[in-house]
Amino acid sequence: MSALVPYGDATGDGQVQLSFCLPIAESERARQAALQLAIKMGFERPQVVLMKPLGPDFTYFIVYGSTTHSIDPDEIVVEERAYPLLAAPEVNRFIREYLKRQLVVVGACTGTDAHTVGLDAILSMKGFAGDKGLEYFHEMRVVNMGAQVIPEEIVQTVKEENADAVLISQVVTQRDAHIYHLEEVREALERAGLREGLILVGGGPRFSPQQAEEVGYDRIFGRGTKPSEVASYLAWTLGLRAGLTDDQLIRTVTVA
Ligand code: B12
Repeated sequence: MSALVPYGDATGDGQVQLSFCLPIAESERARQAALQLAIKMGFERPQVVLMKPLGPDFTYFIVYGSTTHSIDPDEIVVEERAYPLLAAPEVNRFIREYLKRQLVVVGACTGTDAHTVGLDAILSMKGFAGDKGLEYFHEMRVVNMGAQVIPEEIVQTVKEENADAVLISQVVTQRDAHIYHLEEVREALERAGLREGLILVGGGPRFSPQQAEEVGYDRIFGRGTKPSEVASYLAWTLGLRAGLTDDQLIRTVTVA
């Protein structure tokens, strides 16, 4: 495949638009700073098409220009999902076979985060984007703790409910608070001696799946996650933890 170059007016012209803020008062010096920055970022013939003050000491810019960079699509490595998407009956069957009782899922938004819509999209019966949430699966019991839940409360609920999986959501962030808050929950579970037996899952629009190891979670889900992906992951993990290999599990999946 040929190199990918962005375009505006004509294929291959490299035209892009970029917006950013600089900590400098709106002025001719500020405009020149934005232009020089754009050149350093690989723009040719950049133009500041919008310059607006953000209070007395900051300025917002939109810059147009032509990038000198391109991407070779053949060199892109896309991480494949490590498990197949399972239909609801398969998820329920996996839970029955490999856990032999209902899977208990505890979900919460932690830290200062009051954004519950994402977590509800995964947990609630209604689900998200045409996909039913985890409450729909009759072999799952879902405890949705809601917003701004502190780690100690999560630990308490995990104990009381004898949870198998813990789902933590972080949507809002500043200075990487979303990462810090996820780690806080994991540390509290570790202190209580509960971490090892759990499937610990984090999610939110700022995360990429590659961050799971960094925060010490089993799996991280990012923007646009569908509940069926989470349900399939949980069911598949039960199979793996019961000692089956991916190949053995694949062979058990009913082909519709
Ligand atoms: C609705 C909303 C609110 C509502 C929240 C209501 C509620 N009950 O949730 C209200 C009005 C309360 C609110 C408040 C604030 N908000 Co607000 N809010 C939004 C908004 C518009 C939509 C978020 C949303 O519902 N998305 C839809 C869901 C379905 O998507 P999602 O959250 O990404 O979830 C999906 C995935 O990420 C994933 N996922 C999420 N969690 C989990 C967890 C697990 C375990 C898994 C597997 C998957 C998963 O699955 C979901 C489905 O695909 C966003 C902007 C935007 N367009 O995203 C801003 C936004 C998130 N808010 C923002 C801000 C700044 C705030 C406030 C600080 C504003 C203020 N100054 O008061 C407060 C903070 C309140 C607080 N303490 O948290 C910023 C955050 C910026 C940042 N730095 O992080 C955003 C991005 C707006 C912006 N562009 O500035 N907000």
